[in-house]
Amino acid sequence: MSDKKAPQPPESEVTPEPLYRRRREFIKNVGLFAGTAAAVGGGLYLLAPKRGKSPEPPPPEAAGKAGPAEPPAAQASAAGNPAGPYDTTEEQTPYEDVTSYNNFYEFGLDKSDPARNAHTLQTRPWSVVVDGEVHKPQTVDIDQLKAWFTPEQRIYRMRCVEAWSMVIPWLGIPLGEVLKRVEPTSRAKYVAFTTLVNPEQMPGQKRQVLDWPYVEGLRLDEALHPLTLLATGLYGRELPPQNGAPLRLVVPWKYGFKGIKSIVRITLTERQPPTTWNLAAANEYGFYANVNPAVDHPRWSQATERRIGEFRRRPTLPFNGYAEQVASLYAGLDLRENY
Ligand SMILES: Nc1nc2c(c(=O)[nH]1)N[C@H]1C(S)=C(S)[C@@H](COP(=O)(O)O)O[C@H]1N2
Ligand SMILES: [Mo]
Repeated sequence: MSDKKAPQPPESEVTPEPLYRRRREFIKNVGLFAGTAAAVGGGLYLLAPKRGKSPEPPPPEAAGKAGPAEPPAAQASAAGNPAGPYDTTEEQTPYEDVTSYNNFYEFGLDKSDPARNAHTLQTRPWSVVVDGEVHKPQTVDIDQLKAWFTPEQRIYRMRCVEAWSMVIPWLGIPLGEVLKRVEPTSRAKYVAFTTLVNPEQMPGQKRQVLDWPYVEGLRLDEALHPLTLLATGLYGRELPPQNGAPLRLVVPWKYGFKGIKSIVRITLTERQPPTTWNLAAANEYGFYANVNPAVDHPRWSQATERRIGEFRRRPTLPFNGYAEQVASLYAGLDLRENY
Protein backbone atom coordinates (compact mmCIF):
# COMPACT_ATOMS: atom_id res chain seq x y z
CA MET A 1 0.00 0.00 0.00
CA SER A 2 1.64 3.13 -1.23
CA ASP A 3 0.73 5.93 1.10
CA LYS A 4 1.03 5.35 4.74
CA LYS A 5 -2.59 4.61 5.42
CA ALA A 6 -4.22 3.43 2.24
CA PRO A 7 -4.33 0.19 0.30
CA GLN A 8 -2.44 0.18 -2.96
CA PRO A 9 -4.33 1.07 -6.08
CA PRO A 10 -4.93 -1.91 -8.34
CA GLU A 11 -2.44 -0.66 -10.95
CA SER A 12 0.33 -1.62 -8.59
CA GLU A 13 -1.30 -5.03 -8.31
CA VAL A 14 -0.80 -5.51 -12.03
CA THR A 15 2.62 -4.03 -12.67
CA PRO A 16 4.60 -5.57 -9.83
CA GLU A 17 3.60 -9.11 -10.70
CA PRO A 18 7.04 -9.95 -12.17
CA LEU A 19 8.60 -8.27 -9.16
CA TYR A 20 6.37 -10.32 -6.90
CA ARG A 21 7.47 -13.48 -8.66
CA ARG A 22 11.15 -12.50 -8.50
CA ARG A 23 10.75 -11.79 -4.83
CA ARG A 24 9.23 -15.18 -4.28
CA GLU A 25 12.14 -16.84 -6.05
CA PHE A 26 14.43 -14.85 -3.79
CA ILE A 27 12.53 -15.87 -0.69
CA LYS A 28 12.64 -19.48 -1.81
CA ASN A 29 16.41 -19.33 -2.10
CA VAL A 30 16.70 -17.72 1.30
CA GLY A 31 14.46 -20.47 2.61
CA LEU A 32 16.82 -23.10 1.22
CA PHE A 33 19.75 -21.39 2.86
CA ALA A 34 17.95 -20.89 6.11
CA GLY A 35 17.70 -24.63 6.70
CA THR A 36 16.12 -25.16 10.09
CA ALA A 37 14.75 -21.64 10.09
CA ALA A 38 12.61 -22.70 7.14
CA ALA A 39 11.00 -25.35 9.30
CA VAL A 40 9.15 -22.82 11.40
CA GLY A 41 6.19 -20.75 10.34
CA GLY A 42 5.83 -19.93 6.70
CA GLY A 43 9.24 -21.15 5.64
CA LEU A 44 8.16 -24.49 4.31
CA TYR A 45 5.13 -23.11 2.57
CA LEU A 46 7.44 -21.08 0.39
CA LEU A 47 9.20 -24.25 -0.63
CA ALA A 48 5.94 -25.80 -1.82
CA PRO A 49 5.48 -26.45 -5.57
CA LYS A 50 5.21 -23.46 -7.84
CA ARG A 51 1.93 -21.77 -8.60
CA GLY A 52 -0.20 -23.70 -11.04
CA LYS A 53 1.59 -26.95 -10.47
CA SER A 54 -0.45 -28.18 -7.57
CA PRO A 55 -3.16 -26.72 -5.38
CA GLU A 56 -2.22 -29.11 -2.62
CA PRO A 57 -1.05 -28.04 0.81
CA PRO A 58 2.37 -29.12 2.00
CA PRO A 59 2.80 -32.43 3.83
CA PRO A 60 1.48 -32.54 7.41
CA GLU A 61 4.85 -31.85 9.03
CA ALA A 62 4.85 -28.38 7.53
CA ALA A 63 1.86 -27.34 9.60
CA GLY A 64 3.40 -28.76 12.76
CA LYS A 65 3.85 -25.52 14.60
CA ALA A 66 0.29 -24.45 13.98
CA GLY A 67 -1.05 -27.29 16.10
CA PRO A 68 -3.03 -30.47 15.52
CA ALA A 69 -4.33 -31.26 12.06
CA GLU A 70 -7.99 -30.84 11.25
CA PRO A 71 -10.30 -33.85 11.46
CA PRO A 72 -9.65 -36.40 8.66
CA ALA A 73 -13.12 -35.84 7.23
CA ALA A 74 -12.45 -32.17 6.65
CA GLN A 75 -9.05 -32.96 5.24
CA ALA A 76 -10.46 -35.49 2.78
CA SER A 77 -13.18 -33.18 1.52
CA ALA A 78 -10.83 -30.24 1.16
CA ALA A 79 -9.39 -31.49 -2.10
CA GLY A 80 -12.69 -32.79 -3.42
CA ASN A 81 -15.62 -31.13 -5.12
CA PRO A 82 -17.71 -28.52 -3.39
CA ALA A 83 -20.71 -30.00 -1.66
CA GLY A 84 -22.56 -27.23 0.11
CA PRO A 85 -25.14 -24.79 -1.25
CA TYR A 86 -22.80 -21.85 -0.75
CA ASP A 87 -19.63 -23.29 -2.26
CA THR A 88 -18.23 -22.00 -5.53
CA THR A 89 -17.00 -24.45 -8.17
CA GLU A 90 -14.49 -21.90 -9.51
CA GLU A 91 -10.89 -22.97 -9.58
CA GLN A 92 -9.28 -22.72 -6.15
CA THR A 93 -6.30 -20.43 -5.67
CA PRO A 94 -3.21 -22.56 -4.98
CA TYR A 95 -2.37 -23.05 -1.31
CA GLU A 96 1.00 -21.46 -1.84
CA ASP A 97 -0.54 -18.22 -3.06
CA VAL A 98 -3.23 -18.12 -0.37
CA THR A 99 -0.50 -18.40 2.25
CA SER A 100 2.21 -16.19 0.74
CA TYR A 101 0.28 -13.19 -0.65
CA ASN A 102 -1.36 -11.63 2.39
CA ASN A 103 -2.51 -8.44 4.02
CA PHE A 104 -1.75 -8.53 7.74
CA TYR A 105 -0.29 -5.19 8.76
CA GLU A 106 0.60 -6.45 12.22
CA PHE A 107 3.46 -8.24 10.41
CA GLY A 108 4.40 -5.65 7.81
CA LEU A 109 2.94 -3.80 4.86
CA ASP A 110 4.28 -5.90 2.02
CA LYS A 111 2.21 -8.81 0.71
CA SER A 112 5.12 -11.17 1.40
CA ASP A 113 5.79 -9.92 4.94
CA PRO A 114 3.17 -11.96 6.82
CA ALA A 115 4.36 -15.32 5.47
CA ARG A 116 7.89 -14.39 6.48
CA ASN A 117 7.14 -12.85 9.86
CA ALA A 118 3.96 -14.28 11.36
CA HIS A 119 5.62 -17.38 12.82
CA THR A 120 6.24 -15.25 15.93
CA LEU A 121 2.52 -15.33 16.66
CA GLN A 122 1.78 -17.76 19.49
CA THR A 123 -1.56 -19.31 18.63
CA ARG A 124 -1.73 -21.66 21.63
CA PRO A 125 -2.96 -21.25 24.27
CA TRP A 126 -5.52 -18.84 22.82
CA SER A 127 -8.80 -17.76 24.28
CA VAL A 128 -11.59 -15.68 22.85
CA VAL A 129 -13.85 -13.48 24.95
CA VAL A 130 -17.49 -13.35 23.84
CA ASP A 131 -19.30 -10.65 25.77
CA GLY A 132 -21.39 -7.49 25.69
CA GLU A 133 -25.12 -7.70 25.03
CA VAL A 134 -25.43 -11.44 25.68
CA HIS A 135 -27.07 -13.46 28.42
CA LYS A 136 -24.18 -15.93 28.66
CA PRO A 137 -20.86 -14.12 28.24
CA GLN A 138 -17.86 -16.40 28.20
CA THR A 139 -14.17 -16.81 27.62
CA VAL A 140 -13.57 -19.86 25.51
CA ASP A 141 -10.36 -21.65 24.60
CA ILE A 142 -9.91 -22.00 20.83
CA ASP A 143 -9.74 -25.80 21.03
CA GLN A 144 -12.87 -25.86 23.17
CA LEU A 145 -14.64 -23.74 20.57
CA LYS A 146 -13.59 -26.17 17.85
CA ALA A 147 -14.84 -29.06 19.95
CA TRP A 148 -18.26 -27.42 20.40
CA PHE A 149 -18.71 -26.85 16.68
CA THR A 150 -16.74 -29.09 14.34
CA PRO A 151 -15.34 -26.82 11.62
CA GLU A 152 -16.95 -27.35 8.21
CA GLN A 153 -15.56 -26.57 4.78
CA ARG A 154 -16.75 -23.56 2.75
CA ILE A 155 -15.26 -22.62 -0.62
CA TYR A 156 -15.62 -18.86 -1.01
CA ARG A 157 -14.44 -16.13 -3.31
CA MET A 158 -12.45 -13.43 -1.49
CA ARG A 159 -12.30 -9.96 -3.05
CA CYS A 160 -9.84 -7.45 -1.58
CA VAL A 161 -10.70 -3.76 -1.79
CA GLU A 162 -7.40 -3.40 -3.72
CA ALA A 163 -9.11 -5.23 -6.63
CA TRP A 164 -7.48 -8.65 -6.48
CA SER A 165 -9.31 -11.84 -5.58
CA MET A 166 -8.84 -15.49 -4.67
CA VAL A 167 -10.95 -18.62 -4.19
CA ILE A 168 -10.26 -20.20 -0.82
CA PRO A 169 -11.50 -23.45 0.75
CA TRP A 170 -11.92 -22.43 4.37
CA LEU A 171 -12.64 -24.54 7.39
CA GLY A 172 -14.79 -22.73 9.86
CA ILE A 173 -17.66 -22.39 12.26
CA PRO A 174 -20.69 -20.33 11.25
CA LEU A 175 -20.48 -17.22 13.44
CA GLY A 176 -24.25 -17.40 14.01
CA GLU A 177 -23.89 -20.70 15.84
CA VAL A 178 -21.41 -19.19 18.27
CA LEU A 179 -23.61 -16.13 18.81
CA LYS A 180 -26.73 -18.21 19.43
CA ARG A 181 -24.87 -20.13 22.10
CA VAL A 182 -24.19 -16.97 24.11
CA GLU A 183 -27.79 -15.77 23.65
CA PRO A 184 -27.81 -12.16 22.41
CA THR A 185 -30.03 -9.81 24.41
CA SER A 186 -32.80 -7.84 22.71
CA ARG A 187 -30.49 -4.82 22.78
CA ALA A 188 -27.79 -6.47 20.63
CA LYS A 189 -27.70 -4.84 17.18
CA TYR A 190 -24.04 -5.15 16.15
CA VAL A 191 -21.04 -7.39 16.67
CA ALA A 192 -17.57 -5.93 17.30
CA PHE A 193 -14.36 -7.92 16.73
CA THR A 194 -10.87 -7.25 18.08
CA THR A 195 -7.46 -8.59 17.01
CA LEU A 196 -4.74 -9.44 19.54
CA VAL A 197 -2.44 -6.62 20.65
CA ASN A 198 1.07 -7.87 21.32
CA PRO A 199 3.90 -5.85 19.75
CA GLU A 200 6.44 -8.51 20.70
CA GLN A 201 4.61 -11.16 18.72
CA MET A 202 3.24 -8.70 16.15
CA PRO A 203 6.18 -6.40 15.40
CA GLY A 204 4.16 -4.29 12.97
CA GLN A 205 2.30 -2.94 16.01
CA LYS A 206 5.45 -1.14 17.11
CA ARG A 207 4.67 1.36 14.38
CA GLN A 208 1.47 3.36 14.32
CA VAL A 209 0.56 2.58 10.69
CA LEU A 210 -2.97 1.81 11.87
CA ASP A 211 -4.64 2.29 15.23
CA TRP A 212 -4.07 -0.98 17.08
CA PRO A 213 -5.79 -3.18 17.81
CA TYR A 214 -7.31 -3.84 14.40
CA VAL A 215 -11.07 -3.77 14.96
CA GLU A 216 -14.02 -4.69 12.77
CA GLY A 217 -17.76 -4.97 13.02
CA LEU A 218 -20.92 -6.34 11.49
CA ARG A 219 -24.60 -5.66 11.89
CA LEU A 220 -26.14 -8.51 13.91
CA ASP A 221 -28.18 -9.78 10.94
CA GLU A 222 -25.00 -9.91 8.82
CA ALA A 223 -23.23 -11.75 11.61
CA LEU A 224 -26.05 -14.30 11.82
CA HIS A 225 -26.14 -14.93 8.06
CA PRO A 226 -25.19 -18.55 7.30
CA LEU A 227 -22.42 -17.42 4.90
CA THR A 228 -20.56 -15.63 7.71
CA LEU A 229 -17.78 -17.80 9.03
CA LEU A 230 -15.27 -17.86 11.84
CA ALA A 231 -12.45 -19.60 10.01
CA THR A 232 -10.08 -21.95 11.82
CA GLY A 233 -8.41 -23.50 8.78
CA LEU A 234 -7.94 -23.59 5.03
CA TYR A 235 -7.31 -26.37 2.53
CA GLY A 236 -8.31 -28.86 5.22
CA ARG A 237 -5.53 -27.75 7.53
CA GLU A 238 -4.95 -25.54 10.52
CA LEU A 239 -5.04 -21.84 9.63
CA PRO A 240 -1.50 -20.56 9.01
CA PRO A 241 -0.58 -17.54 11.16
CA GLN A 242 -0.31 -15.25 8.13
CA ASN A 243 -3.97 -15.97 7.35
CA GLY A 244 -5.11 -14.99 10.83
CA ALA A 245 -4.64 -18.02 13.06
CA PRO A 246 -6.16 -19.30 15.14
CA LEU A 247 -9.49 -17.60 14.39
CA ARG A 248 -10.44 -15.06 11.71
CA LEU A 249 -13.63 -13.70 10.26
CA VAL A 250 -14.74 -14.47 6.69
CA VAL A 251 -17.62 -12.49 5.17
CA PRO A 252 -17.47 -13.41 1.49
CA TRP A 253 -19.77 -10.69 0.12
CA LYS A 254 -17.70 -7.92 1.70
CA TYR A 255 -14.24 -6.56 0.90
CA GLY A 256 -11.44 -8.57 2.44
CA PHE A 257 -10.56 -6.01 5.11
CA LYS A 258 -13.77 -6.96 6.96
CA GLY A 259 -12.17 -10.39 7.53
CA ILE A 260 -10.38 -9.49 10.75
CA LYS A 261 -7.58 -11.86 11.75
CA SER A 262 -6.37 -13.43 15.01
CA ILE A 263 -9.50 -12.52 16.96
CA VAL A 264 -9.38 -12.31 20.76
CA ARG A 265 -12.72 -10.65 21.46
CA ILE A 266 -16.25 -10.69 20.06
CA THR A 267 -18.55 -8.15 21.69
CA LEU A 268 -22.23 -7.66 20.96
CA THR A 269 -23.22 -4.01 21.08
CA GLU A 270 -26.20 -1.70 20.79
CA ARG A 271 -24.31 0.81 18.66
CA GLN A 272 -22.34 0.49 15.45
CA PRO A 273 -18.74 -0.23 16.45
CA PRO A 274 -15.70 1.57 15.00
CA THR A 275 -13.76 -0.24 12.27
CA THR A 276 -10.06 0.14 11.55
CA TRP A 277 -10.00 1.15 7.88
CA ASN A 278 -12.95 3.48 8.37
CA LEU A 279 -11.02 5.18 11.19
CA ALA A 280 -7.98 5.44 8.90
CA ALA A 281 -9.81 6.89 5.87
CA ALA A 282 -13.56 7.33 6.26
CA ASN A 283 -14.08 8.64 2.74
CA GLU A 284 -12.47 5.50 1.27
CA TYR A 285 -13.69 2.69 3.55
CA GLY A 286 -17.18 2.51 4.98
CA PHE A 287 -18.68 0.30 7.65
CA TYR A 288 -20.60 -1.90 5.21
CA ALA A 289 -17.85 -2.52 2.62
CA ASN A 290 -20.10 -4.73 0.51
CA VAL A 291 -18.36 -5.64 -2.74
CA ASN A 292 -19.92 -3.28 -5.27
CA PRO A 293 -18.64 -2.82 -8.84
CA ALA A 294 -20.89 0.24 -9.22
CA VAL A 295 -19.23 2.22 -6.44
CA ASP A 296 -15.61 3.03 -7.17
CA HIS A 297 -12.97 3.59 -4.56
CA PRO A 298 -12.04 7.31 -4.69
CA ARG A 299 -8.65 6.35 -6.15
CA TRP A 300 -9.50 3.38 -8.42
CA SER A 301 -12.31 1.51 -10.13
CA GLN A 302 -14.01 -1.43 -8.44
CA ALA A 303 -15.63 -2.62 -11.70
CA THR A 304 -13.05 -5.34 -12.35
CA GLU A 305 -10.57 -7.43 -10.43
CA ARG A 306 -7.48 -9.57 -10.93
CA ARG A 307 -7.94 -13.14 -9.78
CA ILE A 308 -4.57 -14.25 -8.42
CA GLY A 309 -3.07 -16.62 -10.97
CA GLU A 310 -4.95 -15.10 -13.92
CA PHE A 311 -3.76 -12.43 -16.31
CA ARG A 312 -6.94 -11.01 -17.78
CA ARG A 313 -9.03 -8.98 -15.36
CA ARG A 314 -12.53 -10.24 -14.69
CA PRO A 315 -15.67 -8.29 -13.87
CA THR A 316 -16.45 -7.80 -10.20
CA LEU A 317 -19.90 -9.06 -9.23
CA PRO A 318 -22.35 -7.26 -6.91
CA PHE A 319 -21.92 -8.63 -3.39
CA ASN A 320 -19.01 -10.63 -4.83
CA GLY A 321 -21.47 -13.02 -6.49
CA TYR A 322 -23.52 -13.62 -3.33
CA ALA A 323 -26.35 -11.18 -4.15
CA GLU A 324 -28.98 -13.90 -4.22
CA GLN A 325 -28.14 -14.83 -0.64
CA VAL A 326 -27.54 -11.40 0.91
CA ALA A 327 -29.03 -8.55 -1.14
CA SER A 328 -32.23 -8.69 0.92
CA LEU A 329 -30.26 -7.69 4.02
CA TYR A 330 -29.85 -4.25 2.44
CA ALA A 331 -33.35 -3.62 1.11
CA GLY A 332 -34.07 0.10 1.41
CA LEU A 333 -30.46 1.01 2.14
CA ASP A 334 -28.66 3.43 -0.19
CA LEU A 335 -25.59 1.39 -1.11
CA ARG A 336 -23.82 4.44 -2.53
CA GLU A 337 -24.03 6.27 0.75
CA ASN A 338 -23.49 3.14 2.83
CA TYR A 339 -20.31 1.94 1.07
N1 LIG B 1 -5.87 -7.97 12.03
C1 LIG B 1 -5.87 -7.80 10.71
N2 LIG B 1 -6.83 -8.39 9.97
C2 LIG B 1 -6.84 -8.23 8.61
C3 LIG B 1 -5.89 -7.40 7.96
C4 LIG B 1 -4.88 -6.79 8.78
O1 LIG B 1 -3.99 -6.07 8.29
N3 LIG B 1 -4.90 -7.02 10.13
N4 LIG B 1 -5.96 -7.22 6.59
C5 LIG B 1 -7.28 -7.41 5.97
C6 LIG B 1 -7.25 -7.38 4.52
S1 LIG B 1 -7.06 -5.86 3.77
C7 LIG B 1 -7.47 -8.50 3.75
S2 LIG B 1 -7.61 -8.42 2.06
C8 LIG B 1 -7.55 -9.84 4.37
C9 LIG B 1 -6.49 -10.73 3.75
O2 LIG B 1 -6.65 -12.05 4.19
P1 LIG B 1 -5.62 -13.17 3.70
O3 LIG B 1 -4.24 -12.66 3.89
O4 LIG B 1 -5.93 -14.38 4.50
O5 LIG B 1 -5.91 -13.39 2.22
O6 LIG B 1 -7.33 -9.80 5.77
C10 LIG B 1 -7.93 -8.72 6.45
N5 LIG B 1 -7.80 -8.87 7.89
MO1 LIG C 1 -7.87 -6.14 1.56
